[in-house]
Amino acid sequence: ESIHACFLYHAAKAGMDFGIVNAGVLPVYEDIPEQERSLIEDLIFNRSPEATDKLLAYAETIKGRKGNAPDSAEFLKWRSLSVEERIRHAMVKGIDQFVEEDVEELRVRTANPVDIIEGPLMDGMNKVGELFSEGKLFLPQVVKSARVMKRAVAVLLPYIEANAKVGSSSKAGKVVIATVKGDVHDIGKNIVSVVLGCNNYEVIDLGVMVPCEKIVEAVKEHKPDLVGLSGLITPSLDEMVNVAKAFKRENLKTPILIGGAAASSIHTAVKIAPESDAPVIYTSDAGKCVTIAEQWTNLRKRDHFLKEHLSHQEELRSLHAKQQSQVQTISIEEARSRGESLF
Ligand code: B12
Repeated sequence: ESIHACFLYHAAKAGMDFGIVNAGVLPVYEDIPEQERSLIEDLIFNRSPEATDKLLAYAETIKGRKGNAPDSAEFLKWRSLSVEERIRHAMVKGIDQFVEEDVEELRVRTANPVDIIEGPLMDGMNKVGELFSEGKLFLPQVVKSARVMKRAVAVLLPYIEANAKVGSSSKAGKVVIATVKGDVHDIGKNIVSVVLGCNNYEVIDLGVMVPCEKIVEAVKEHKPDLVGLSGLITPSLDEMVNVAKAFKRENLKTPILIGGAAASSIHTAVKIAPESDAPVIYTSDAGKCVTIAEQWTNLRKRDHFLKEHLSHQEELRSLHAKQQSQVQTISIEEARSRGESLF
């Protein structure tokens, strides 16, 4: 298993773009002990004539080690870590066996269950994203991590719902939400939908990979107070710009909330907002989304909120323009002439 993990890590780095792996038994490259890694790398790179013998001799010394067997003492060592560390470990390794009990342990001592999502669960997912972008985790492993995250969130949902604002029968407002075309990520969007729902908003969730036309149609049909767009991959940023342009073409004035790991306040201010006649507001997390929705739907707060928001975006745009004016560019010919000669 360690040989597979090392081989895959280096092959992907060297340009391999398709592989069939058993994600269930693939250790994380970084977790392989250094001595073992070095012996394996001697073998796969054919760095030494004794590589095979040395690795075989080493294998003898660890015979019987059951690092990956789910019930082995070695495997279960991580169970003695703090609960936050166990959750992070489970997320990175894609182990769903204990996640419910660990999340429950944390829940009983956390006042607001949403804080568990925004804290340890997000930390775990961010670590997964980091390892993935460094080529140390592979897509099938991220799928397993996403499953662990979904199970963890499922434990918290009833408690988030129990904390819901009750009392008034009328809804605080209506929100249409979607992950934009080309993007399949839905964990964050689903959390935002639940949190809004628990704060008495009616949420119309259009799902993932939603084309711009479908969002426009839904806005015309449901006449929401706000539209939420989620995007986690870079191409989603352009798609959000397309949605803003479509809103302008169709004369839709519904404010757009922009969220998801690909989005940022600067991109929203510089690229998306100028394309729309409606306010376009970047929102970093589910909690802030509720605060913004409340300010927008409360007619006494709306004007003040909008004024502050627009002036903040104006500041971001000037800052960006200033930074851009300081960037020194060179001609394409000069850039090419500075290129490394590889052949
Ligand atoms: C889990 C995951 C997956 C899972 C998704 C499962 C699912 N059902 O969602 C799977 C394995 C399917 C996947 C696939 C891919 N992924 Co992925 N994935 C991730 C990962 C590790 C975690 C995302 C996540 O769920 N986070 C937890 C949630 C709760 O966070 P969140 O979405 O950001 O949401 C919070 C806020 O952003 C906000 N929010 C979110 N949406 C909205 C919406 C509104 C309206 C508002 C107000 C707020 C808001 O509120 C949420 C709660 O606070 C990220 C890494 C990362 N750090 O984000 C990579 C990541 C997003 N993926 C990445 C990539 C490259 C891919 C793939 C292209 C890989 C591939 N080669 O195929 C595909 C994409 C396919 C596609 N067309 O979309 C890259 C994107 C890089 C880029 N800039 O383009 C990332 C950043 C990893 C990386 N570092 O390289 N992925």
